Amino acid sequence: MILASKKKPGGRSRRREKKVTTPLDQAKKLGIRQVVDQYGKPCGDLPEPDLSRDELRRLYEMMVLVRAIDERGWTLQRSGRVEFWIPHCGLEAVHIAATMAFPFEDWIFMGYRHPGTMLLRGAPLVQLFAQYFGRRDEPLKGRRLPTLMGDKRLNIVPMTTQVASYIPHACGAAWAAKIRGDDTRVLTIFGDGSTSRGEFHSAMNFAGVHKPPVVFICENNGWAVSTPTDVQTASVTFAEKGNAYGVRNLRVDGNDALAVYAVTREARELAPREGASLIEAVTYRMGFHTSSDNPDLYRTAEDVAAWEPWDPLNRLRGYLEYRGFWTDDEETALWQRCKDEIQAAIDEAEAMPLPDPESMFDDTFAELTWMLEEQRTALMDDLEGN
Ligand SMILES: Cc1ncc(C[n+]2csc(CCOP(=O)(O)OP(=O)(O)O)c2C)c(N)n1
Repeated sequence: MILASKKKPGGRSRRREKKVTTPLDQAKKLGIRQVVDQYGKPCGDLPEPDLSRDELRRLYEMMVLVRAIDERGWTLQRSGRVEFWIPHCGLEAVHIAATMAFPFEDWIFMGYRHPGTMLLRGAPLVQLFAQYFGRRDEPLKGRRLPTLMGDKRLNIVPMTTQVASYIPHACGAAWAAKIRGDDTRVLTIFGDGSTSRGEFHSAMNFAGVHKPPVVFICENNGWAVSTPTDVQTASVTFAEKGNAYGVRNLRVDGNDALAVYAVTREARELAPREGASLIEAVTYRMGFHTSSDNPDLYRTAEDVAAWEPWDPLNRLRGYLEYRGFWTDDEETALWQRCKDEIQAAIDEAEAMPLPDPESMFDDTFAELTWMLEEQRTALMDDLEGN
């Protein structure tokens, strides 16, 4: 960003360029917890989490796969094969590391930028692409916008389009587990824009009073469509909103997968005793809000470029190399494998049948209302050319 020219006293005016910085450039000052620096070297803030070589490699491989899905999904949308796309480039660390911190038995209420949550829980790649293509035989029967996923077999609640609507649901599911006396805990991830909705505040208030075992992650990616965070809230941080409700809260570097894992794991462990935590993961939406957006209208190329050195993939790769767990050859092979697997999933999913138009009326009411009955008849008549 180029700032307005400054006039030197007694001198000629000259333009001064100020480098755009990110909150991560001053993480310590802003209370943003980190395990590694920009290059993936331990920075001496949070300790390195206790993850094995295989777990660390799995975390990285999943982040690369999810990045490759975004690149391919975008081109599928632009070429008219997928109707809509919600990009997640640059946001891989938050949801993938957080999901890793939650065992399969726990429930997850995820958002629309979190395909890695489905994959880590065991959804096959072809299932994701069947959802993107709106195919009949995916768990949500091809009825949702591409990227709005979920699968109850994986303990992942299908997400709702209404921003923040699922935060109280996550809170209630955790409360139910507490009442039942079982050990289930709940993770939910939502955006910074969601904190302006009443549902966020209801859930926080409930969580402060009743202490359900839920971890709230606010993925602060800098934007809610075109609304920047300083217009979203007058609070200094999103985390501190937890203070008003007596909910434990902290900030973490959302582009540092190890830090996200460490603080999420800790919040999960504390949950049965201390109740909820609100984690603000500070990150950046590198891509468009959705395929219907044009971010050039509200942000500059310099704003985006400032985040590139903090790319979560490069940082975790740097850490793996520092530990001697990764090589250049493995990097090349991984990207090729991801591309091949994605292509195979696309071929298989695209060949699957579409839902019958009539099926849009199924699963709406136990008994169809007379209005829907009428609409279904009209649709069928229309399709049959009557
Ligand atoms: C209740 C409601 N209001 C408005 C919208 C339109 N909308 C879709 S996404 C979005 C922004 C959400 O921002 P944020 O929660 O920060 O998540 P992000 O998209 O940045 O991941 C809005 C306003 C909606 N889906 N639901």
